[in-house]
Amino acid sequence: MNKIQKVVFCLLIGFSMSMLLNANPLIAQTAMTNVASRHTTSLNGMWPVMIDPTDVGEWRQVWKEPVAVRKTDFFEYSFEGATLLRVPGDFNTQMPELTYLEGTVWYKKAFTCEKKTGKRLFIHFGAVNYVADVYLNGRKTGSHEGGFTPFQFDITDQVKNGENNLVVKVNNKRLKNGIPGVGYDWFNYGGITRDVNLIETNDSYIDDYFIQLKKHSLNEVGAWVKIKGSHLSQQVSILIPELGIHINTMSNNDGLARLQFKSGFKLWSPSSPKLYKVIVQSETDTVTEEIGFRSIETKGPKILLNGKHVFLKGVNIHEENPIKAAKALSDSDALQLLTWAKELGCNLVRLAHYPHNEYMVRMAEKMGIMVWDEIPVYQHIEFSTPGVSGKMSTMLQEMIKRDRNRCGVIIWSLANETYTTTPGRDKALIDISKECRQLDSTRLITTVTCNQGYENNNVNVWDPIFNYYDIISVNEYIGWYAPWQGKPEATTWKLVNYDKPVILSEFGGEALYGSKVGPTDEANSWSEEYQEQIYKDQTEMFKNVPNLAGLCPWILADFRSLSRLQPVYQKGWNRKGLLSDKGEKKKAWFVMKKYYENIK
Ligand code: GCB
Repeated sequence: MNKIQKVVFCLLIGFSMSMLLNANPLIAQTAMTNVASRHTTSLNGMWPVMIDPTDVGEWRQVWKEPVAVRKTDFFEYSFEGATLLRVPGDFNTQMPELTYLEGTVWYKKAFTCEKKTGKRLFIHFGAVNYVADVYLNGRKTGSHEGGFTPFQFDITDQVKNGENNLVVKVNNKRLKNGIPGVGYDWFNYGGITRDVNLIETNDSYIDDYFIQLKKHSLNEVGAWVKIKGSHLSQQVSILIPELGIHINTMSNNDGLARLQFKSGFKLWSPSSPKLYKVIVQSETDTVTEEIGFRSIETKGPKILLNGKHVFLKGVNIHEENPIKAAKALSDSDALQLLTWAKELGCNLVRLAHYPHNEYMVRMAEKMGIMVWDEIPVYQHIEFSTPGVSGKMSTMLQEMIKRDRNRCGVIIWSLANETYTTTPGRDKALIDISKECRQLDSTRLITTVTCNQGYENNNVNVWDPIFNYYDIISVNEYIGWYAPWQGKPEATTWKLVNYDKPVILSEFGGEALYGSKVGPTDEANSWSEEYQEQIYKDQTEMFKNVPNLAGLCPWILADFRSLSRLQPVYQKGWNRKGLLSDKGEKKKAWFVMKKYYENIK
């Protein structure tokens, strides 16, 4: 090696070492649990934005926000005098020019801050779709990928006294190696779509906890609490005043405290959604919330809630308020969607195809509706592309960390309609099933498939990955994408050696509310009668589905989707809703409602 080669070699080694030591300092942290009970300052409101469809802001480094000093200075960008967009909110529905944008919008927010010794400050985002690059006072804080889960940064050292300037680059361009990938059947709402908060904690704080009944138990809680910060070993307590529970232990040197206790809980169920006030305390922090206790398990083909058989009367929901034709993001949006689900007679909502906002999950629990939570592993994911399985795992961790104390959540769904033929798919879905059980061993896990064969009016259900999951979830569109091959009541189903519950996680067809044009036995009439017939036929067929433990019609309400191009009936909407985009009830609604009423 000559002298120059040696210098280059040393520089490279030094660079790699520093990369290792700093292991991704710019990647967002998984958000702390239960933001609602923290000391927060909301940054929601109207934020000035720069709309940057060709991504020039990156090389102009707009986050530096230079100011003109000399008379000859000028800059071809600025947040001053810029258009304002609502946060939280999807950008597509706030300005006609942004309707179809799949690209970059730069957001800015100024906030004031008073630095306090012994305190930490975090910036917490409920969700940003899809990639967020966050800058504070002209310096990069970090990035996050994934449009439907919360993340945070510890900005204690970056924040300054007085005015601070936060700039967020949001890009919702579809990525081939993204999750979801490039093709999906819902509207790609971009933007800062959920709440933004500053969270102040003590230097050592309660980052996470898990307080739920142990698997198979109706009276014993196996809990843990995780402390972060510089004082990891401290006294930790859980209090449930209504039950007279007050237990303590010490957290270990990693900040982990394990606690167990028994009580005669009034169990949570749809008919009695009882929640208890729970206080989690350490020497340096206190967090409060409402937690319910229930058990969920399977026994052969049955699903048991609190040890008793329950049939899951579900419905699929997208995170969209159809009446506003915009992203659902508030308490009132959640109330609207869940009130409809209740009216249909549901005891379960499948929140498709990604984790919905926390308002939805918390409100469902309060209303006595069980929840199916799902990560956006959807159809054509590039499982074998480097980095993709890491993204799946991050999204899973982010979802579970946010919702693991919600007893209403009974199912973690790890994929929708993936194909055995996709390279790396089986391994990825087996690996993630194991990871999920490690993160939470108390809930049921499922993966939704559509690999079944349908020949001679026989449905043949199989998939090598079912062995790793608790529930076999099958999407079938007989009567719509696949015409009936015989009488619905004569349809036979074959389940290859699985003694597990089956959920028909999607079925249905399209109809435009009020459409009666053309013969009603033709799909192309888009008539309510055609859709109604599909539902009548399906309900006839359900009698022959072995191990049937639940249903989720597709879908509660019509939803926006750019892949729906039919110009008269669809107009950019998937019309499989039981409700129209105005909330009007289609004929199929009444078939499903009656079916649910008759299941006791
Ligand atoms: C499916 C997908 C769902 C679609 C639906 C449809 O199988 O899981 O995301 O929207 O079919 O309407 O085609």
